Amino acid sequence: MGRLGFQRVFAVAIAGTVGVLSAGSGPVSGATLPGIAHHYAADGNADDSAGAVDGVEVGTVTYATGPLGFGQAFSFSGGAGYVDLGPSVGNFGTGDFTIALWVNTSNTSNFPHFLVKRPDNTHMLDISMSYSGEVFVELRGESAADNHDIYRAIASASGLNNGVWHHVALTRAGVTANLYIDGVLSSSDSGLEDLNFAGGAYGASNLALGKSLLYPGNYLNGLLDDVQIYNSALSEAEVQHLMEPDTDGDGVIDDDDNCPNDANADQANNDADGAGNVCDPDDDNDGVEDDDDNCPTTANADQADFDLDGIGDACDPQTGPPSNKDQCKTGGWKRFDTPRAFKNQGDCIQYMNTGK
Ligand SMILES: [Ca+2]
Ligand SMILES: [Ca+2]
Ligand SMILES: [Ca+2]
Ligand SMILES: [Ca+2]
Repeated sequence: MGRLGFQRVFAVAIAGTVGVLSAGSGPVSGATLPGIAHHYAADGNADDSAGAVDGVEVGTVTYATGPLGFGQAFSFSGGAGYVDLGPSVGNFGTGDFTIALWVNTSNTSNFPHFLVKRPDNTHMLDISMSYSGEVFVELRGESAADNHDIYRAIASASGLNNGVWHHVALTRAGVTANLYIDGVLSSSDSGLEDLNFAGGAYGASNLALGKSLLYPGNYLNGLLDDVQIYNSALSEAEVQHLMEPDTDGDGVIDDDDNCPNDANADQANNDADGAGNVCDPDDDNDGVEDDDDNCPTTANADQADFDLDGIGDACDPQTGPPSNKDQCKTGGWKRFDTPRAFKNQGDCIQYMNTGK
């Protein structure tokens, strides 16, 4: 399926859940997928807009402009500052997972560390950048079944240390880890066997963004944004979806959204023009703005309202009762159906006189 096709299908599928993600959680600047566990949008804070594990800024953490459409990003400038997500994030056990983030750096002199949970050298989930600029992933966990540690290292096919934004996603599906760079599979490893990311020293250790807690000299001098964590392995198409901005957090990416700045998961658009109802000042495209329109969703440029009840003829479910005798004249009596149909003009005028 083409990328746009995927996004359209996806937008419908999650329409019922996006309110949970966006309500009361502040700006959500990147597209997300159902089942997201943690989301650090870095829009001026380290809050978790998907789960309940807010990050803690340690030392100096500032915010700079993120990728286009993604709001702000964490800015780390030299080892003093990082974001601590505590010990509960990243304990995937032997289950599938996805970690996705944006990174922007050109400085590799400190072996930049993006996302690290590594108490020692026999337990680690470590996403970093090598001195030569490739993304470097190290995986080593408990292995309960056969009691031997498995160490796997995966490197991206090319360097990313060019001072522009790159999207990095690591997925684990059973024995296979996939590393996606800018939405395209870069490297893969099918030797994960029963690698267990939980328990023991690993489970008790904190996950950090921007710095290794084991090797304090390994830190990021650059920008990190929109860290998303799932307890499932996303597909390549889904990883590409995460790269799309969704400014209003309604689950419809900006490119497909008929109101990109106003949450409207249903995309309702009465007049089928380019603007959804929530951001369209004239929902029936008749030239009369909704606030002034006596039929806001039925085009009636003339605003005719025969029975003078404030509801235009074009959308008034009933006609009547009459409010003055003049309405009975020149055949007007024939138009009323409320409170009843009139027999003739006199009958209508009698109603006005007697209320019967
Ligand atoms: Ca949107
Ligand atoms: Ca519209
Ligand atoms: Ca209108
Ligand atoms: Ca009316």
